[in-house]
Amino acid sequence: MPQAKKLSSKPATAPSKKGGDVDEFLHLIAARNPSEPEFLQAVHEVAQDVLPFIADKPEYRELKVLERMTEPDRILSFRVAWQDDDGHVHINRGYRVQGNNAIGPYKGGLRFHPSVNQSILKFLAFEQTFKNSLTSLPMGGGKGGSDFDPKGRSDSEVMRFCQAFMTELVNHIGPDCDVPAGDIGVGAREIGYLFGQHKRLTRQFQGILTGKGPSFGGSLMRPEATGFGVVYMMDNMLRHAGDSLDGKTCVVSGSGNVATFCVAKLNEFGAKVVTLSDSSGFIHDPEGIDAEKLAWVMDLKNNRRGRIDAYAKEFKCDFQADAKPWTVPCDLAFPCATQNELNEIDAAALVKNGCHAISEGANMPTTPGAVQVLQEGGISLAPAKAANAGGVAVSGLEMSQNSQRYAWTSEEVDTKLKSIMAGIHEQCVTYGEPDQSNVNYLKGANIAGFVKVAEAMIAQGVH
Ligand code: NDP
Ligand code: 2IT
Repeated sequence: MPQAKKLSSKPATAPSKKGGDVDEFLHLIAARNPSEPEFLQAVHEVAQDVLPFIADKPEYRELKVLERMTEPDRILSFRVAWQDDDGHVHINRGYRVQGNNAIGPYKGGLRFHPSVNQSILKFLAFEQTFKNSLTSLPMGGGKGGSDFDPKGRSDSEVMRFCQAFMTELVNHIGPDCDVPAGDIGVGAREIGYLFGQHKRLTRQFQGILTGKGPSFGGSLMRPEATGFGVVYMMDNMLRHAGDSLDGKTCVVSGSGNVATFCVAKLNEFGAKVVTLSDSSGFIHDPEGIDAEKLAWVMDLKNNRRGRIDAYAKEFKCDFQADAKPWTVPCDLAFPCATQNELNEIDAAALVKNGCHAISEGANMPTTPGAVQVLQEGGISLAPAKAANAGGVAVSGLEMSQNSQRYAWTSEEVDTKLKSIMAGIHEQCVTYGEPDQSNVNYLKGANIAGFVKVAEAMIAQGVH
């Protein structure tokens, strides 16, 4: 194991040139975090905007605010042992990365997927800190999960896994300390089992998770919030540029929580969605995935737990195995599956086919090479930390309702969600060098997200 380097204790000096400063910073981070490519990618994306912004702000530089943000407060890792329906014992690894609690309790989802490792959870916790800051609600950043694969597991196996996972996690969370939620592989079923085990272990009915069922403290609109927010972000972007969603052809990837509610809201806005995908391939339905077909997909994914090719058989359209939807001509694209699902070849296809804006539902779905191709191609890109913040925003509203022992109506929550997404758009415009219709949303989101957390860290002293 290579020795981690200490961050220098010398006061930082102003950079001689922008590129050199970013390279030097990233070199240090890379040396301290070997074998963590996703984490380094997320830090790189932020550093290239934040370092030039703080170049003439010695208070941020001397107090090493960005350097401190790149080191999570703590990383918890634990064994999760459980028995399958045949009595066989399985061992998974559980994690919680508590990233930064400068502006509120750690807040962020749990991911159950075989690909989960420390690099992925550190990137997600890092992103979450900036995203949560953008929502304007008092939430710090965290992320957790396990390499457990719920696919093909019975409900009782998933329940036993969740109970084993919570038996350790219970020691590290609390309504004013750390409040997890769902992410890939963690939906209403898993949150219910996790909540039940926490209640049994502590004998307390507390708001320690969000995304709960509405009968036990879950906010109305939390299931819809991420996908709806992704579309509200796009609506704000288009209106800012004097355009609208009406009549637009859209490609969406994924077919889980974020993707399906993204499609639902696009339909309401009068757009036409022609693709969905999962890890086996994508379907292309040129007629559009209307409300009825979407309800069928939701039942397929949430209840029957089937694969997306079943859609092609049911509705007689094309299915392409082991492929992604980015070659399908569209006006707008919504990557809603997973990180790095859109590479530079995909980006070139989108540019060539006339796509003009992207709103990211998944976290960090676009590779750095793809970002460059999209920017050179003139495509507006709303990054995940801004575009998918609606989910955690409504989680924040769920926390507020739990604290008040009260529940708002769907309309009340949706109104607040719309206003939060409009506020995020506004912050991106403020910091994203507005040139009328040409806003750099990546830069805007990175800097706006950074400033609030940085101010709080400075006020709270060095630790
Ligand atoms: P779900 O588990 O509900 O759905 C995930 C979807 O993405 C499935 O269609 C899944 O296909 C596909 N997918 C997952 N991993 C891969 C992979 N490695 N390759 C190809 N396809 C893959 O998760 P969510 O909809 O909740 O999450 C989707 C994205 O949105 C994630 O990046 C998540 O971090 C992000 N997000 C989620 C929020 C939420 O509130 N749920 C909030 C903000 C962001 P398959 O079933 O075949 O694996
Ligand atoms: O990536 C995300 O923002 C989430 N998975 C939602 C986190 C939350 O706490 O609702």
